[in-house]
Amino acid sequence: MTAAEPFDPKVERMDPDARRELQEQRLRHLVDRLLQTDNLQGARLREIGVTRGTDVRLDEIHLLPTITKQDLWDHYPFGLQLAPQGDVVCVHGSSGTGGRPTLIPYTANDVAIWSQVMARALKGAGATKSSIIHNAYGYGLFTGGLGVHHGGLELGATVIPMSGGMTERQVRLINDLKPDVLCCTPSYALRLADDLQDTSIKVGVFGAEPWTEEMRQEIERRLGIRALDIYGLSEVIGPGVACESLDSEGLLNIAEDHFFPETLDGELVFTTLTKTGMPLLRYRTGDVATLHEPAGQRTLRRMSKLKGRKDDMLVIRGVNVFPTEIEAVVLEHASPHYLIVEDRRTTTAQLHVAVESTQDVEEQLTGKLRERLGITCRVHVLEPGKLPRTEVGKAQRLARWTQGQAPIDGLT
Ligand code: DLL
Repeated sequence: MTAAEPFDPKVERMDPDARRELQEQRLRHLVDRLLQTDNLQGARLREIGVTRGTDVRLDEIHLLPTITKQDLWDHYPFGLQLAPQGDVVCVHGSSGTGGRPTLIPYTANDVAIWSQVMARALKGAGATKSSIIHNAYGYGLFTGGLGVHHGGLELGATVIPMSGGMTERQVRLINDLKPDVLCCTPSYALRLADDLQDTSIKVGVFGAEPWTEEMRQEIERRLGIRALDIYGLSEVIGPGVACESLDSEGLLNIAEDHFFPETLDGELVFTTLTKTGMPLLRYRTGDVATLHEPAGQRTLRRMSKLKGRKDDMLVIRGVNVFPTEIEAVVLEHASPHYLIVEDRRTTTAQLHVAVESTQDVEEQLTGKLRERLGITCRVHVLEPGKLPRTEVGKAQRLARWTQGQAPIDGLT
């Protein structure tokens, strides 16, 4: 299959001018709602002289204040909540790095929006009412499991709520129930591929962690499926902010009627135009990607695959390196299980790249990495199976080594 009808053709094929008008109305309404409160976002708007929604224009959204993850932490847990507690129906979030979680309250309206954008994502990937969706994203506070779940129900498909882990049982159910759609992290798709042969799966909707075109090819080849990218973050809604469709040519269609995108020095910034639980005006995601004009049967703007995160960008002897660039080179020469170690034990930082291979690819890989990145990495070739595998949650591809023992055996 090369294309699927939109789930919501009126919205997904809307005239772009009409959509901009709708976005502007929604933005003004959001500004009005924020101004009615005395929380941070309302106060910041008043500070720059905005007194009502009609003071702002969509083409001047870049003049409005932004909000960051630090602001969410400073007002933890629910200081930025807008809806009265009685209207909140659930809470999601991410466990976060350094033990600092980010929690997001959802109203019934927010869950309905989420269900819709996820149904669009799944239908665009070729899922139908008769589909069986094997959902191996984790269920819980993490938005992956329940996001796909809500979208699958909205579409009317059958969702198998597997959650992550227990690979043997996952393999058994895939063989017995014959799903046509697989949803999980790309690293877990590869873990499943180790134990699956000739499956019924036709398409996978993979996201929640960085992955490259090379990783896509590897998954498609090993599982014999189409592998599509889905993007999202809990602060904005969860998965479904943007998703590839079968015909979107490697770009992700943004649900921009609900989540208005901008880029700021390469960083994605989203405004939640319709959310009511904890709406965010110009949230700085920290994710780096580019925005693209619409093409094809949808009139939605699109975004590239993520190039990385601002804070994952490694600066090694003055050179900026995104871990995804390393992945692209590694996959050409070794298995997709790898670990990048940023060695900061001395003032001159050094990058180690640990890979698994049965062949001595050290010299070749060092050369290719130098060509691509402009710096020399220390490549360590380990026996297959030596690097840790991820069954639950997001793959850990990057470790920092500041003192003491190396994060994995075999590095010096
Ligand atoms: O990871 C939501 C999600 C679940 C997306 C399932 C897709 C599939 P958080 O846990 O809040 O939410 O983490 C959000 O994960 O800012 C990105 O840095 C990263 N991320 C999410 N999707 C992708 C992707 C979910 N497709 C953070 N490619 C985001 C690369 C991704 N990174």
